[in-house]
Amino acid sequence: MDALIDKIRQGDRRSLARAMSLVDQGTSAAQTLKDRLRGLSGQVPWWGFTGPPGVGKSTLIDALLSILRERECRIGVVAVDPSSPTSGGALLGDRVRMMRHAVDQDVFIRSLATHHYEGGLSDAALHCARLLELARYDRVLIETVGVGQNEVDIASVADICVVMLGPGYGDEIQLIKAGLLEIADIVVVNKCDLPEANRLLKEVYEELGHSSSVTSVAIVGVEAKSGKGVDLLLDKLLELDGTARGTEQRERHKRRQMLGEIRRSALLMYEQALERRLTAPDMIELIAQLERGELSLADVVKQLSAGSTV
Ligand SMILES: Nc1nc2c(ncn2[C@@H]2O[C@H](COP(=O)(O)OP(=O)(O)OP(=O)(O)O)[C@@H](O)[C@H]2O)c(=O)[nH]1
Ligand SMILES: [Mg+2]
Repeated sequence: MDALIDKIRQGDRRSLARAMSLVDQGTSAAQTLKDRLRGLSGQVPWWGFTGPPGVGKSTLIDALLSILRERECRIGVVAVDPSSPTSGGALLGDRVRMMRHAVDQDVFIRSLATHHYEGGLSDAALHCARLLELARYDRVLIETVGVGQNEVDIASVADICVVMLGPGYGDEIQLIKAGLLEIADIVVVNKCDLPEANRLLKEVYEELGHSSSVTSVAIVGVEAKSGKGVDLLLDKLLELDGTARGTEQRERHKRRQMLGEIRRSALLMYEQALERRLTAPDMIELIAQLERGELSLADVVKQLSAGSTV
């Protein structure tokens, strides 16, 4: 394990890829590695990019990579593949869109597909990001599709959360009300080359302007495809990174990440204990009593928790 960690620190890409495959396997080696990763300094900022399928997250990350590479920043990317029918194979899409950077030795791109990760996507994304940090990348960029609770979860793994919107996704403001914007530090309206983008930008300004709790959210209009406005977005991101608020936020997020890890692990343990309890011999009698109306459901649950290690 020490040798593997050393090699990752020295920038060995194959070891990094191997460790990324290892962390989600649930073996004792994987557990040891995860425990080691948890002790990292946490100095590397993680930027999350979330938004509906096809809004242009990969295109934007690709454009950011170009500028960041000009500035000799080494960047790690974790792209979470939604595997959704709407996006039609984002895994391939991400690869193609970021292909020119994938051969760059100072860029590392890892795609995660939903069905491959038993421990859950947030867990896989979290550990891949930590590994990129171990490999001394200057920034870690995380792409996730923001439509459901899970994705909001993944976004909360990041230190700075960029929520992307674009014209042509029906009622965008519904996404805002669904809480996606609550997690945003920066809202990006992409595809500003399309005429409907103006209306959307206006709606976002109005929505955020009226909500006092989110006044510090920056709103940036970009054209990810041509790169227009992306430098301004990068300035905002770096500005957030450099402030005390950024440092504070990073610490808060690291704590939240660990809480999430504890929660997932505890839930799994409770669930396993409950399963064992439900197959114990006395369950037959409890069920019979419930059936006869001698016990209520609440009584049964009480008895279950009283007599178990849960
Ligand atoms: N008109 C226009 N199209 C864009 C712009 N940026 C991206 N696109 C297009 O939008 C489509 C989706 O882009 P992606 O970058 O794959 O979007 P994504 O959000 O990563 O998609 P998923 O990973 O599938 O969720 C592509 O066809 C892009 O060329 C833009 O600024 N203007
Ligand atoms: Mg994508």
